[in-house]
Amino acid sequence: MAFYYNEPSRTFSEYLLVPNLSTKECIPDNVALKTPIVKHKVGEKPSLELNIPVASAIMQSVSDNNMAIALAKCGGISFIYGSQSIESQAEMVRKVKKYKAGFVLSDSNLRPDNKLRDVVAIKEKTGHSTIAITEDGTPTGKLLGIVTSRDYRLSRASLDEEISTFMTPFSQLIYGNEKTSLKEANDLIWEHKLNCLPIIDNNQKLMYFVFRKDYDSHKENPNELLDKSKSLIVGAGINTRDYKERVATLVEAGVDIVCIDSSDGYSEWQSETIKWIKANYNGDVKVGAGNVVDKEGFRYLVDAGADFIKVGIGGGSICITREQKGIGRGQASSLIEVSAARDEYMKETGIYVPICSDGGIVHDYHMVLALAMGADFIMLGRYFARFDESPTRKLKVGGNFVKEYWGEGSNRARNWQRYDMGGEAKLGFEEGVDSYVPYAGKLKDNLDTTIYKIKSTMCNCGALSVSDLQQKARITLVSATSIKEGGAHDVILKDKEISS
Ligand code: RVP
Repeated sequence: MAFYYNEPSRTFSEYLLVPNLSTKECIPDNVALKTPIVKHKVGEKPSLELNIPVASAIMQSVSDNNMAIALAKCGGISFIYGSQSIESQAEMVRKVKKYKAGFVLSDSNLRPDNKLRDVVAIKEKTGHSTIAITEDGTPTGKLLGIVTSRDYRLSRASLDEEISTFMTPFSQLIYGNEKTSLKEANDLIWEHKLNCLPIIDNNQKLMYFVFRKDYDSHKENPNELLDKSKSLIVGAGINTRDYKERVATLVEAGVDIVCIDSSDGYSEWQSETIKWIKANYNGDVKVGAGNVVDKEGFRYLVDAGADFIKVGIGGGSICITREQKGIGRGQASSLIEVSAARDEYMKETGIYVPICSDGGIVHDYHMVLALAMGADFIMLGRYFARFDESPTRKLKVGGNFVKEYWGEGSNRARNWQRYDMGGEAKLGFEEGVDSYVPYAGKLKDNLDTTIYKIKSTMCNCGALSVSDLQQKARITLVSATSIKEGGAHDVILKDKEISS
């Protein structure tokens, strides 16, 4: 006979936190959100920690190098999507590792034989008015000049005019070299009244631009997540098929941690993959595994050697796995059971295995609930897809700005490895949808507010750290009627039209 659970599985919206005493030191400024993401002996410092407990999802529509840079600057981590070629994924990792605050790769580049009309077109596309003129038109080609809006007058010039006739040529440029620090670059910018300073290598090849406005970026990001050599920390998704080549190339590119990306991680393929990585890299390459929704799945992957465990099946906003295959479990119930298994494992072995709650976060308070229920960090797709830094197009639909957001199980992503169980390709079916999410602006602005909210709720719970919250939180189920009571009710909202 099949096994039946006694309780229905539940999700975050069915729970609330009951406040504890807030002592006077319980203010958001005193809350520290540092959190481990790899297993470690209890009482010892983990080798990898986040400064804020959030990760961006392993998805084409969420985590590329731009997202990874923006999020690591705020203290979190991105796992760059694995549903792309090994080389292009490694290139994204390399871009994050090479990123230096204030030093940006030029995104608007042309050749000297291009025309003024190309300048106009590229400016429209990128919104940037500083254009590098390189020998081959690439961002790292030999620098021959620069064009800014000061170099041409559209009302007078012909669109057919060749760039070489009006660009500021290299001979007249002030530039820095590989050794120039951010401070020196900014001194040059101020001394020569420049808007930007190109940085070139020994062969006159363009490396970066330093823009005047970026000067304060370092000071603005006190939570920046950096490795020992001050590069940003980045993760990457892998699969259980090509992991031998993929992991080798990602490690070579400097990745800090990998995570096996699968909708159902309780499998022999995952165990084999983890064991291979651990055996071939002396345990030095950190690997997360999942997704699982119960204690058996947790234990199986931990026994195989996983460094963190990712929890959640079917709760993602774009996910239709539950509808298509009838597998899954409410996110809160999954998390509660896996956290209990983690605590049991810790008592038994003295080893703490961090848990990542993946998918289904709708409101900011869901993040606090996830942490209170035992998650050490939270993976989000929809949340990050809404920002400028996500890799997808921004469009206007029905008068509102939106960003595209599609699931890894959708036809659009074609990430079949994530769902693959062998068998004929033509029998494959979708487990995700292609959608829009409301555009929300810059990552940092939104994340700052979210983090402040998380800290405020933690103060209500009398908790000054994530582990404090996990121990002290008091959580209650709420009835359907109480959920209704939680929103605005029995009033006429001013921004809703009053219908007669
Ligand atoms: P959400 O934050 O609710 O948008 O969920 C994101 C999560 O959904 C991902 O981290 C992943 O686990 C899951 N996902 C991604 N693609 C799909 C799908 O196509 N079904 N699901």
